[in-house]
Amino acid sequence: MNKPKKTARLKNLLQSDQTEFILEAHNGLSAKIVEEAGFSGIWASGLALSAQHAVRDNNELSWTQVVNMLEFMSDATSIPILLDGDTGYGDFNNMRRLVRKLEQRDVAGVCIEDKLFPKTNSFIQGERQELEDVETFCGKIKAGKDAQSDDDFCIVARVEAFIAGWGLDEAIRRGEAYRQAGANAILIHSKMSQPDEILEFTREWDNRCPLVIVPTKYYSTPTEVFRQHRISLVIWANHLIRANIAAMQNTARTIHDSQSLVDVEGRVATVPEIFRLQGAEELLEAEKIYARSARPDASAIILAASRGRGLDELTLSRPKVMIPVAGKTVLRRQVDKFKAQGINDITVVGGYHSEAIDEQGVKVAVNDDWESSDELVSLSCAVESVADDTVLIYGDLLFRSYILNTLMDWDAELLVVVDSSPLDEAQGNKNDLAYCSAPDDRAMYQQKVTLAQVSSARDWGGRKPDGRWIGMLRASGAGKAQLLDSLDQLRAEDGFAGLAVPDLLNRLVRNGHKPQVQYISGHWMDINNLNDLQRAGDFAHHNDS
Ligand code: SPV
Ligand code: MG
Repeated sequence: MNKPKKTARLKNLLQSDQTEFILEAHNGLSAKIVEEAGFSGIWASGLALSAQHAVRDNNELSWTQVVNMLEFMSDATSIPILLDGDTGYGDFNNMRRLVRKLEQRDVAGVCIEDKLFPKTNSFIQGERQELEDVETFCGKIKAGKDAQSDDDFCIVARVEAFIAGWGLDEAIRRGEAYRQAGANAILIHSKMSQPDEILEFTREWDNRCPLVIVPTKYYSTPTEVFRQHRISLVIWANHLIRANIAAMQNTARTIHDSQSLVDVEGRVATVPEIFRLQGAEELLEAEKIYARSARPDASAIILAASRGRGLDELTLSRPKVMIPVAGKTVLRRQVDKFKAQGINDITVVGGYHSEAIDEQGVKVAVNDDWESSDELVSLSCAVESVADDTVLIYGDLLFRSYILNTLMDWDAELLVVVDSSPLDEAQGNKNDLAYCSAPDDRAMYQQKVTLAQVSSARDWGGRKPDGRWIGMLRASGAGKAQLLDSLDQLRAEDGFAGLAVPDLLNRLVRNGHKPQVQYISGHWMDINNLNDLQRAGDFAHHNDS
């Protein structure tokens, strides 16, 4: 069942036979806090709205600035808002426009007071304040009621007779005229520290229509007294802005004086609490549905457990992934590429000097047996990081961005990247030779080629290799289970500790899950020796790697 409209809910608060309570708010955040505290309505206080902008409660804030803030308050909450509309910001015509604009923003009602524009706060020299002519004020009420398109929108007429130094008769005369003009409720205000004049008014009023009060000055009156006098609505009018001011002053002073955050950390809201109030969680969920660039179900696993022979000096106290190439580590280069693809769950499996693996945005898993084991043991250390869509790469790989972009664009359960450039021209690792269902035929763009075998042998059943597997694969959808099942199979067999990723690829093929091949021609390199490292600098300079 749909919740009743905010307007109907405010009307119910005014007309219920119990005393109801609403609390001041002055922006979206405070409005939300009022709702979370359990209140059934919000007082959008003119004093608080102006104070939060450090301007005076003398209509220095323009009415459109007020309405703009109400839009945030209304969007942030589901309970009705009663706006303190001062004098209606002008004559009957301005009042009509105000009501229409408030309805558009789902504000449930407005309270206007019988003073002159620009008004002054009731607690600043109230007796010097001039009251609006009764007939003119009644015209504003009528114009507002005629302008509303929702029958339940409420107009509360505020009687300032006591504030301006008039007596009970004038207060009653005005209240009655406003009631007859169509006001849904009368707000009777007082600046006394005791509720006497309010209670006198209440008795004389005798429930002609709902009464609203603002006990800021007579705050010590027991709430039970308001109930006994059948007050319909009590407005706690300015207590969140005051709480705000006191907390901010305290915090600012403490931080200034101590030149440290230590004394305030436990006394201020946490940053996650800010995120919660902003609804950050909902956005993360929505991103999963709507945002194309994010890949919430994707992860990357980087194998980087070995020391890397041939780079002795450079890997004395760090693994290969942490060697800088043209000012950035190999790992940083890889991580930046994954992040550019929306892959944010990145795990590096370390072993040799794994404590030196230190880059923003990566998790580190450790293969403690790195010295006596090979790649599949390392991969097993990161099985929790295998997501619905996982890229697995070697930690010493430099490659151009388009290679990963294409890998992520293809729709295949298992995909491997194979470099088809002639072996005798190729540098770097020449072990992982790939034998495929067809050679790279660039005339046949997007030909579907599958992997048959990865081997270090230069001949396989009388065939020449079709290229080299570069140390990059992707498993997604059903490919995830296929990969993990084959890994499990191998783990149960003898000699597992000595197996590498090509053994897993070959097992996948044997199990009937032939990875599709993405052919490339160059544009990558791996780093195995000082020579490679020198070339890597050039490669990084001349490519987007
Ligand atoms: C306000 O909250 O802005 C009010 C109530 O109008 S009072 O400040 O008591 O006038
Ligand atoms: Mg006010």
